Amino acid sequence: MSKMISALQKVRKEYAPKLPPALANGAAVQVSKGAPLAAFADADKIAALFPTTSNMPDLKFTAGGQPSGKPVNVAVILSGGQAPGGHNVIAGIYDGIKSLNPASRMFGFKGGPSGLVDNNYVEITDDFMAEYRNTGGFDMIGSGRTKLEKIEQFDKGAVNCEKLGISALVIIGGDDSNTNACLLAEYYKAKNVPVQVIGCPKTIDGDLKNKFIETSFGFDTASKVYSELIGNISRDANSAKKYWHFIKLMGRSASHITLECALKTHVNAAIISEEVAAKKQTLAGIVDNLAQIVARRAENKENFGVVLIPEGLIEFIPEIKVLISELNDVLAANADEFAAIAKPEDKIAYIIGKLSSDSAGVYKQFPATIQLQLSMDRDPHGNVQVSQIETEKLLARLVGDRLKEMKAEGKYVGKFGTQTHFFGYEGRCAAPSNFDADYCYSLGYNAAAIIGSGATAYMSYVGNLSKPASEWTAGAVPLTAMMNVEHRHGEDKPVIKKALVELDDAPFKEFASKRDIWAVETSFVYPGPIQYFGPAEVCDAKTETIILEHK
Ligand code: FBP
Repeated sequence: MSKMISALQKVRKEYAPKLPPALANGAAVQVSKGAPLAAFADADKIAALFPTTSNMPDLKFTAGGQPSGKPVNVAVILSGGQAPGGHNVIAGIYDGIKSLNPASRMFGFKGGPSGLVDNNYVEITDDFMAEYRNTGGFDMIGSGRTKLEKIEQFDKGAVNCEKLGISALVIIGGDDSNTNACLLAEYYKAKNVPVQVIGCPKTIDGDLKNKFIETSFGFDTASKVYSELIGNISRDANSAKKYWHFIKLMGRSASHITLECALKTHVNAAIISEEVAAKKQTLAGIVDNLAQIVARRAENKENFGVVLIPEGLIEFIPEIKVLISELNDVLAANADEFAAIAKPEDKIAYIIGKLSSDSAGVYKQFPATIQLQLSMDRDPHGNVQVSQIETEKLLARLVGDRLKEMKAEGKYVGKFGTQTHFFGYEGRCAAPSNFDADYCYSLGYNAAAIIGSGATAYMSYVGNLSKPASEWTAGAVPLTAMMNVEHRHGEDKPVIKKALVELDDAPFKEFASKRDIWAVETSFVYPGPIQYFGPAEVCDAKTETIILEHK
């Protein structure tokens, strides 16, 4: 029985994503090499750790290359959290390698990086691919968070690639996954394993960007979905006039999503974690700022509003940052003992007994739910699972407490009712916007061009994104050029640097110049749902972030 699909899905299948001119005649391209690129920080250390793949030139592509004639077998892996457009990256690779030679074949390792190690794969055919063109989700081959970093994993992967005749592997992932792609590429090149490794920049968080990569795919669609929902909630708030809505947004450590949504919706307050860290704001200080905004609006009889909270906030508040770092050590050193404790209150008491007195004091001020959420397992990359910590509830409660104090002091007259929300999973598998559909397809097609050029240890690059696709550029950036050395879990590790919100950059400056007005006046903007058909100014609209960054 054929699967039921929605009317939109049916029509959307026919959408032909746009490509940069360099790829308009196929993935065989002319390649021009730039100067060798050293890692932008810790260059000597990176060069020592990646002797065969560092100091490589960036590659620029133009149309008109000659295909080598040989078919290639290529495999793809989806790694980490879902991001809208992943299926279009696969479609781009598929069509790209077929343009190099129609006999080329493509495989998908299933369930993320573990599929490569466990030889869990599916062959991607015309019919299989057709089901997934321009769709959201990663369900075509699945994703996972297994970390590819051990020699045994690399060796097993090499054996599995050899069995299928695979000579190139495309890893679609965020900063951690592309760091691992680089380790794999270096290992294969150094050992003469004939498998090219190419990365593609994925993550709704928008934190895989740098002077080479303009944005990660998925950020555009996810932030548009959240902005639609925030706009709807703002309109409800302005209609009912009885609630303050505290909305936590995904994005891991970085506040790009929160900043983008604030720029799109003009809500009353948006906390930017990077500013909190730069100004060394305390939790009490953040709560007080929000309470002041509530009080100022109450003076205008506006006992409602909307506050955005980045999910990573808690890690940026200085005293909580220290607490989390101590917690990481305590949990790592006592994992088995801690896991054996059954009762939640005993777990909390155990942790308090192991913390320094300052951190124990900070920990004790949280309600038990947050205390337990802070001590949950870290993800395989060692990250605190910030999406599971209910900061929106914590802040709503603390602001309420502060307002009671202010009322008693005669500094606040008003009513304070709250609703809390968390938007993350709602946006990660949305049907990709036209921008993400085009960008993802181009990234994938361009990955095929990199494969055709014979290069390894590169990230697919499509640029000039603030302009229409007809002006986009294509090329490749060495993965090692984006690396630096960071101290993680007691060790120095080479990693692709995560891009946080820069307070000197245009998107934050724009927000900072407007937020005092948005705080007090009701100046909400309602972006509405993503549009796939209609005038270009609605369908092909770029993020505020990209527009401001390239102004
Ligand atoms: P990556 O793209 O970095 O994998 O993460 C995206 C993300 O949605 C984060 O915003 C969020 O913190 C995390 O994944 C949630 O993880 P999980 O899907 O495991 O719940």
